[in-house]
Amino acid sequence: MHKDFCPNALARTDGTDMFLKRMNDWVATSRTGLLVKAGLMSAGVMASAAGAFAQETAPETVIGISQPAQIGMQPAATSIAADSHFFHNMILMPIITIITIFVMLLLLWIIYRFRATKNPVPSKTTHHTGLEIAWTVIPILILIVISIPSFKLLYKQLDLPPTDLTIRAIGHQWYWSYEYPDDGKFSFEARMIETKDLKPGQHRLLETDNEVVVPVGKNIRIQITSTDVIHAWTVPSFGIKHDAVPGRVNESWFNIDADKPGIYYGQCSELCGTAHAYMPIKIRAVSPEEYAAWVEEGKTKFDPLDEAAAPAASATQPAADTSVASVAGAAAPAN
Ligand SMILES: [Cu+2]
Repeated sequence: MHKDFCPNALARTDGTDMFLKRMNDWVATSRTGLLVKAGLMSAGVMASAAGAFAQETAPETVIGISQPAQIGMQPAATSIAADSHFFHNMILMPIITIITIFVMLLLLWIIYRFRATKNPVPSKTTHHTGLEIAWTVIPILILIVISIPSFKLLYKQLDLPPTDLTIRAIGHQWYWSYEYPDDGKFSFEARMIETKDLKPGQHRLLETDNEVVVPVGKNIRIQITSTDVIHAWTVPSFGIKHDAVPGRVNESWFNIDADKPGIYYGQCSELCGTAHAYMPIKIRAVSPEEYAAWVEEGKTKFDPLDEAAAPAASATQPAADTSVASVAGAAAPAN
């Protein structure tokens, strides 16, 4: 079943099953449903005990993935994603709904009130100062109201709190590579696993050979850049979508809720060439202890970071323009 599963496709189910299925999916993606799921999962993890990195055998708790027939967004695993959902669900959607209903009622009223049979001689009215001021000022006020939480959210994404560790995501045609300049001081590439090589339970177009392992409950700075064309590092459940631009570093941060260890998927979200669809992002969020064990393992498994090419300037300082070239080992933009 898994092998042809497309996470973004609507499920091809019979009509009778659809309602129940959507209910299930809603439960599966809602906050409460997730908590129940996370509880079950942690119980399962305790039961299976030890060797948390037995990736082949341990059941995967996949949180950040689209569900068949899903309505709405992937479950939020960070406060930024939760705030984004709140902004969308509680501010934008009500405003859009009210405007849409208002315009629809207005249209219906106009169609009835000014119908040709009732108005054989059409009105020649072309201006109404009061009305024109109103339909200019009211939308401006609505936009101002929207802009306040919108800018707050933008600042939250881009104004970094003190971070516990830095990781770097570097886009290439067509895969991502990652650097861990603080912990482990290594780098590795994460390339998509071909459909024919998928193991049972793996997801087509989303699995990578190396996973980005991060601890839950820590402020993680993510620096994003590219070596060739513009890509975008996007993980919906984290509320992160930032362009990877050659010669620039974009940075943001995320802190995965401590009760939500699991697998999260993302994809490049900037059209970057023929294999744009084949550079997924797979993140495994684990406890800090499991993360420390993975870092130890990575020191022998992965390539050491070339410190000369990428000075560890990131631990305490926000990325300055001077570090742009070094982060990706890329040359400064040539003009
Ligand atoms: Cu890309």
